[in-house]
Amino acid sequence: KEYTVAILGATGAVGTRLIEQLEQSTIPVKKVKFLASKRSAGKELTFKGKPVIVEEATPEAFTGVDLVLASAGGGVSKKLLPEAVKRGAVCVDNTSAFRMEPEVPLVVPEVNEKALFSHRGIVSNPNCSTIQMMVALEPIRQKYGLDQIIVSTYQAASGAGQSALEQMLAEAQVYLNNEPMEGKVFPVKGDKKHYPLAFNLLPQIDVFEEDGYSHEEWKMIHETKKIMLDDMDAPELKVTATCVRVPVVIGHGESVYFTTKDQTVTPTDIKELLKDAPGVTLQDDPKNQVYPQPLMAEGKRDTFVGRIRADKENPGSFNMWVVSDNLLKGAAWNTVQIAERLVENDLVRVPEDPYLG
Ligand code: A2P
Ligand code: 11C
Repeated sequence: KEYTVAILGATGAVGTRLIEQLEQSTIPVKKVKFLASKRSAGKELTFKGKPVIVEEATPEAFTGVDLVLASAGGGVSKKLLPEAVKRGAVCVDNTSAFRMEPEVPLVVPEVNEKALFSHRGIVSNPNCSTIQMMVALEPIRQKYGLDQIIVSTYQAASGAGQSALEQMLAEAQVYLNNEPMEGKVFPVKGDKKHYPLAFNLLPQIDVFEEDGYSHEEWKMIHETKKIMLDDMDAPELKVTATCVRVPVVIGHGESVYFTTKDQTVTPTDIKELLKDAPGVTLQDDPKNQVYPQPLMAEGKRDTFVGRIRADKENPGSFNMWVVSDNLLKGAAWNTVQIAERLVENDLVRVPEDPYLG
């Protein structure tokens, strides 16, 4: 069996990686369709060395498509993915549009691949900062149980998209020219105020909720519970987050503090476990200054973990440092990995009671 695969948002920061990851994947591809906004229609991209012309994303563009990989923003997914499902396509959505819907599985294959079996046409890919934390923590949760997670993130500019990334690089150039920097895009394009990101830190990713948490922090809390426990409000796992945008191009870093249910666990136990964990590369040799860094994670599919150490005053509690390429495991690779699992399990079919938003 071969599949017609559409990439929605093919010209974007994640979209271009979706193309690369699909080229390298095990999915038997009959045909690809690259979809984006009207602005990009007619532009030429390539797939496995052959030219593909970008088309405008319209409902009709999904006719004959088996599988959609979407990363063109939440509004576009909300509007177009139900149209794709109606036309018989299974969609893997990298946006936040449907993540919290009970009918939509939210999947990190290393954690909850089984959730794919109940899909009704749309599967959601979690937020980048959530995904890498799940890959690092799930083996620990499986073996020792988890009571609490306290995470602080150091998130790269590319998480905000290609044009935001270019804006940060332009700001850096202005700074180096000794001219005054002017923020235009960060922290959030649509919010009231803007600040430069270059040579700065912004403790705001996405808009603020009523309770003072940013929406990115909200996502890390509730997505974690849905992925690990299938309940976005599960009280038995306490999660809290502080999300910070840093002037890094690619690769999110996370300082993760966690408490296991077993108070006898040692850092050596955690290292032994993560050494062979799926999707994890352990880089933990402080004596030789070996630890994960964004520049070294760029372009890699794995999640890198290091600096594992005990909180000596709280048995069963640990600190660790987690880095991954936010555009790959955080987005394009996790999306293509989900699509591979759908193909392997013969799940590229829309059921009789599809979820249409
Ligand atoms: P385009 O390049 O034509 O604007 P990024 O996350 O890097 O900002 O990329 C966003 C992606 O979503 C791009 O491929 C962009 O296409 C696409 N996109 C933006 N708006 C729309 C829209 N209204 N319909 C379809 N695709 C869109
Ligand atoms: C960022 N985490 O770094 C965001 C980008 O919900 O898929 C991904 C947003 C999402 O800005």
